[in-house]
Amino acid sequence: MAEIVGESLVKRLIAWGVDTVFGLPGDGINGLMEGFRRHSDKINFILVHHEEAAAFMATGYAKATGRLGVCAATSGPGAIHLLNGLYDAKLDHMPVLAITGMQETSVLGSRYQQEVHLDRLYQDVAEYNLMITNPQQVPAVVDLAIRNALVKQTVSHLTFPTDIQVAEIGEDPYRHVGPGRPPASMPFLDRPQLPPGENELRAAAEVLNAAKKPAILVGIGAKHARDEVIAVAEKLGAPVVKTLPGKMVVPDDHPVTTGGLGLLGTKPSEEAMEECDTLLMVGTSFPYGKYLPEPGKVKVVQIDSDATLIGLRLPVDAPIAADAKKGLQGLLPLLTGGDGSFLAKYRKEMDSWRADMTALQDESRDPIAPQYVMGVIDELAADDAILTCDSGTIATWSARHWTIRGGREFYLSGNLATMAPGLPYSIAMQHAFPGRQVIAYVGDGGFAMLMAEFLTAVRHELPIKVVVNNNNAYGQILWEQIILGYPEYAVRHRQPEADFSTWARGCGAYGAKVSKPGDVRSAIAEALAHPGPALVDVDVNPNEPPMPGKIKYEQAKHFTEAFLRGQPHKMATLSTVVRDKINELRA
Ligand code: TPP
Repeated sequence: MAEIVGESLVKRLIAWGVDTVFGLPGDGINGLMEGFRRHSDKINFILVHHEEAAAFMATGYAKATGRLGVCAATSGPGAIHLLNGLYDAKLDHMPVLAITGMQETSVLGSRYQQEVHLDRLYQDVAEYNLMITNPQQVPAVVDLAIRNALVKQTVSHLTFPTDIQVAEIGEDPYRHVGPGRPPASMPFLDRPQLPPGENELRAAAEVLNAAKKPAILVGIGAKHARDEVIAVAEKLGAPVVKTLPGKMVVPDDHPVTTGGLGLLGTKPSEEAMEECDTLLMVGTSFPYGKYLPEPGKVKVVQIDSDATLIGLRLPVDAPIAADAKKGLQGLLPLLTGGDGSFLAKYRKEMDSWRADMTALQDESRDPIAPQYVMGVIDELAADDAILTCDSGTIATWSARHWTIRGGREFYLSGNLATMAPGLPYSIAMQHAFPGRQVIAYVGDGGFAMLMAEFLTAVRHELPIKVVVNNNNAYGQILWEQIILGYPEYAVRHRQPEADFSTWARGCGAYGAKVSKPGDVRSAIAEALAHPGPALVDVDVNPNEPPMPGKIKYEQAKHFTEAFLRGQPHKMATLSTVVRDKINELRA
């Protein structure tokens, strides 16, 4: 059988070490699918139910493995569906290659069916973005697309017209006049890691050594530098504040950390940011300026392997354009060490924050408190479990009640903050790490968006565990509306409340519905012990507020205004809020 372009593409992916592609076929990629079929012994095609999920899977795969994520979709609608997942990859700096199909070259421009010009549509999302118009371009452009994605940690896109997909490689439909076929080069898989410059390190150490109240802010870019972050924090006597994607950089039970920052962070983190005189930022472009020190008020040292991100949020006194691990390793011997008093103060504050959080994980609260559900997951999950999550109040509950310890990990959509990646991430991660416990903790809103993928998990025998935090509402927005000072609108679903456990059982998996606090523990324990995919749908209190770590005057004022303007469910909401406060005071 003569080698066709589709096959050449697949062989080149294999040469780069790709062994998994997430996707959904269509008449726009039949030639590519034939390539995947011919090499199905070396490359898994994970068949999904929605292309958006395939892109989330590729992104989640890249996030958890550090390898290239690959997704494939057909022309027109299939490729359009990929976009949200691809933006998740782009905004969180993940290497993902999207492969799509286009109409035959002969009909392009004739308003043919499904004629969506994907190279134009993908212009913003993809750094390397190309429609292949000559079989001679392959495999050289495959190398370029992959190399761009890996080196720049971003999205690449190749779209193949259907006639090109099945053309024999080496075939040249045009009369040659120019340089001929571009060469394919050697695939390399390691991203170059930038070492820090000597002068940059010395300047940074000088700033840090002069600090009286140093703090460290770490993001996901420091994921591989846990030991170094802790060593520098201990030497400087600096509390380590974590962005939400950076949650797993330092274990939550480690005495140097004050946990997360922002609306769903901790009070000690917020106060450490307000009080510090020097800030060391490592691998982060944390966007919420109001939680950062006032520009110009503190000295700033920033380490980032992407130098374009340095100085993005705060004016920087000493930049270090380097890999986080190498930058911190270079700094460590140059640091003289602080007196430790700033860290000691925040260590104490963290003890009382942790006690407050534990008090909220109260089994006796009825309706079920989401903090209790997350607390039970936290208690029962393995020490190397992976937790995936969606945007919503679930992000707050997992930020505060999921404890990173040992080899545990945590993933969500950081910068795009999209709903619905939690389930597809968990599928991709379970596929990548077959022996590990992978748990998706998602809202009923996010789950309903891509719930068909639970069937994907069953079909691929991936034993993910899904816990649906079912408040029958778009809870996060409900609270945002109230905090803005307006009564809630169009954020609660009508009754009846969905029972997602029946869907799980319908798919042939374990499914349990829980409505009473006393049943939460046994259902989650059973699901975790179940050998196959399992889902627990928990009815939680829809009126549970994801309170900011530190309530500001403006927020309290707006909250009151929403009530005065006629907030529905007033009594239920107030009774939960007041009860939380009483519990906090009691603790
Ligand atoms: N649509 C997408 C695709 N992404 C978004 N971030 C939003 C809308 C806005 N949004 C953010 S959180 C949220 C919405 C609508 C509510 C999520 O509801 P659910 O998944 O049920 O979780 P909950 O907040 O109730 O815990």
